[in-house]
Amino acid sequence: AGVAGLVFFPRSGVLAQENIVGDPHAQGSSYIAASYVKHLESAGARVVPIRINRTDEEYEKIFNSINGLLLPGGGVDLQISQFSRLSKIFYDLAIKTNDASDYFPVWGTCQGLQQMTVLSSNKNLLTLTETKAVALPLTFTPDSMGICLLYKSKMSEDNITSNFHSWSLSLQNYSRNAKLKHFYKVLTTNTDGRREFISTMEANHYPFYAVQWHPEKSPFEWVDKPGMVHSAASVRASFYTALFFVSEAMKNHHKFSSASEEERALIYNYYPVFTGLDGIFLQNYYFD
Ligand SMILES: *[C@@H]1O[C@H](CO)[C@@H](O)[C@H](O)[C@H]1NC(C)=O
Ligand SMILES: *[C@@H]1O[C@H](CO)[C@@H](O)[C@H](O)[C@H]1NC(C)=O
Ligand SMILES: CC(=O)N[C@H]1CO[C@H](CO)[C@@H](O)[C@@H]1O
Repeated sequence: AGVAGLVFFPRSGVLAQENIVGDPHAQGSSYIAASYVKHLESAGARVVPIRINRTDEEYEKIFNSINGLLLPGGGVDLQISQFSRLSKIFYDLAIKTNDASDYFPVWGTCQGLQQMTVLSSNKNLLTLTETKAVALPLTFTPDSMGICLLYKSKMSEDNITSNFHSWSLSLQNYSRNAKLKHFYKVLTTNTDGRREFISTMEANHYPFYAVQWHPEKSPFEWVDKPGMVHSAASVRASFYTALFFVSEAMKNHHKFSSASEEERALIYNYYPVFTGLDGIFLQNYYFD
């Protein structure tokens, strides 16, 4: 299975990724879980799916038409998948464009965070943790003082974050890698009882943000599993992160070259498929 990217309008690009192997509903070659689309839409964004297996030229054109990028969760290889290929293309463009004083925010969720650590360090420094289905509160670091991405009340007390990841960036590997340490500051951590890992981070000099947990799941995914949390506090936290990111995207002024081109690019051209109540993603968009 593949993962896609998102765009909003403020147009947010969401990356597709290879379809999940064995997904009985899969069509085409890649998908975007609808919860990522809804998460951005909930805060006033419009989404542009970014499909895998397109040319660099097409990606560059999309990049220049969207106002932010979301790298979603999923389960593909972070070094050889099409998802990783297009993540790198967009990450490099985002660095270049921000360096040229064109503000372009990037958000990574779960696999998106992991992919960002690989892109920033040119290494896979992840380690296995026992965090496959667990709800946790966030432990704030001193570096989280004064930041807008999170609010502390409730987020640090209640089990509001849904965690569904096997791999994590440990605080230890982060601290030992000069590139990562220079690039990101750690806003929150969590532990599986064995290892402290990074649950929220932001870049020091770029509007790049990443969470290891799943803000989009609380309001929009309903599979009955431990770790899924639907409390009012968790939904509020979810919306807060979406609103933060979409307001970042509002600072960017990229646009499509014509209304018809924009119309063709938007997610509204696709229909999400209901995968059943036991689906890990309730609805998916599938792409050729
Ligand atoms: C650090 O990264 C390596 C991969 O380079 C990994 O094998 C190891 O488990 C990681 N250690 C910790 C403590 O995260
Ligand atoms: C959070 O979940 C853990 C079990 O995973 C539980 O022990 C703890 O009491 C929960 N905390 C709150 C505030 O609900
Ligand atoms: C741009 C790109 O990656 N194109 C590839 C899309 O997929 C087909 C078949 O899998 C390849 O032949 C193309 O090279």
